Amino acid sequence: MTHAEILKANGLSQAELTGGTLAVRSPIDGEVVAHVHETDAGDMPAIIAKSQEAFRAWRTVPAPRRGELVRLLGEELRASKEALGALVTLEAGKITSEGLGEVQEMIDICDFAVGLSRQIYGLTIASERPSHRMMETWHPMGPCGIISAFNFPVAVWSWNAALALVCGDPVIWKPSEKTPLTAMASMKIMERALARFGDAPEGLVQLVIGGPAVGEALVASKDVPILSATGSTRMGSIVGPKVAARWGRPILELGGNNAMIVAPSADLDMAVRAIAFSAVGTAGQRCTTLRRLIAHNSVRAELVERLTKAYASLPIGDPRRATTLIGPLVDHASRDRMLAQIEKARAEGGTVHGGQTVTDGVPQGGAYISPALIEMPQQTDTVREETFAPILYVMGYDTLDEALAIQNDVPQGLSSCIFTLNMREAETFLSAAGSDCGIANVNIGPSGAEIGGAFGGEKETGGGRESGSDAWKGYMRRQTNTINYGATLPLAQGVKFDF
Ligand code: UN1
Repeated sequence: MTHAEILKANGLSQAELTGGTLAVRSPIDGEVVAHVHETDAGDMPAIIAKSQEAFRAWRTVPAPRRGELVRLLGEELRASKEALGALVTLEAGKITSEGLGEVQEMIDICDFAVGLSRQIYGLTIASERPSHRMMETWHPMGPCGIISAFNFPVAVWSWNAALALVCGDPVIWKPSEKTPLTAMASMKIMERALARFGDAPEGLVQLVIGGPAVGEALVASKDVPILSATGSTRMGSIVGPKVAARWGRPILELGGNNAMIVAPSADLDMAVRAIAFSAVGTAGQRCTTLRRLIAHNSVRAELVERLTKAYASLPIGDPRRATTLIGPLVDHASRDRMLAQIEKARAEGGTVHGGQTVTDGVPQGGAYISPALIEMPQQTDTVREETFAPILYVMGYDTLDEALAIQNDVPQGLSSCIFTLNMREAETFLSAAGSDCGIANVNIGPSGAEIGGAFGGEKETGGGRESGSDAWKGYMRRQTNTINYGATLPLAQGVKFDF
């Protein structure tokens, strides 16, 4: 399909694609595919007020009925999977299978949220007082602002939106300035679900497009009690304190510097496959991308040899082609940053394989690059930084304690994994003294998490949790209730107050 055909298949009209101030480029060939209209920052108070008004109605709709809206969203997404997946490829440069996978992730979270809409449970707690009962009730919080990044332009919105909606919270979405088209297309899908649902309040789901001023309005407003932000640690370090200072609740999903420990007993065939997908998949632009390989010195040389061979065979090019495994980086600035980091690593003693600009056999105008594998003498400052590109640093170790120390000695704490067939090693890695990350896996790579688990990480990753497990609690307020069904008024802790 041509760019124009993909835009049309997603129902985007010429009026929406032209005449605006925000130029949208496809990473595939750098072509400007649209000039979209930006939200006026001056309109933000009215948009937030509308969301508050929607909240007053939506919070009283029974949760299973709220779930029906998300069920319809899931149905509409199924019907639009091919078109939206192709638009993810066009706008974010993901290979076809990953574009479709991203839409599948949206469908999966909708299914999860529909089930959740009938499982918003609180505990019943034994009271210390006679004829008393304690329980907790979960209530909606209010509007949820969602600031998402270019690399998962639609899935991350859906993780937040599907949960927020069943939890009784309206959403206001500010996508990355690099990916407004997939957001606009997702809104159209949402609007079809809303139309079928029938009586949802106006302003329940809103999209705002633009730069920092638009995001800042969401971050600053007391009327947006939940602010979920995905992006760089630098962005989170600004957003987090601002939201906290106005007593809002930030949900932050920031940088990762994810490692794999490869132990002497590891199944190296499996490890090589896992490394290739998690280090170069999505052209190294996942927050869960594998960035550090900590290989036991007995397997390190063999692993590097097998990886350099595997890397050389990975097809780089047009992400729309079925055989391509590595598409373009999002833009040329991103490639420049990658090349600069490679030079820094080289200056710190790194031996570099790959990491070169590719111009043959790829669409002109895109930022195509071969993935880099860099053998490092130790974990240097450059290794401790997250570079959002396919660079994999390789380091050696002798004891598991040493490997764990290297793995944890970075500012970020998102994802991690170990390849081992040794049960003691695997369990130590998952123990309190093991990986310090929000995600820790055994014999699978650090990326490509399912939606059923809580997603997020510690330290500079920001501490937020989204998606599955009980991450929904972050979108609700907990109320503790004590009910006295007796005829006396005993006080807790045996306190007497008789008069
Ligand atoms: C992200 O890169 O921001 O686990 C999210 C994964 C995906 C989500 C990544 N399910 O890699």
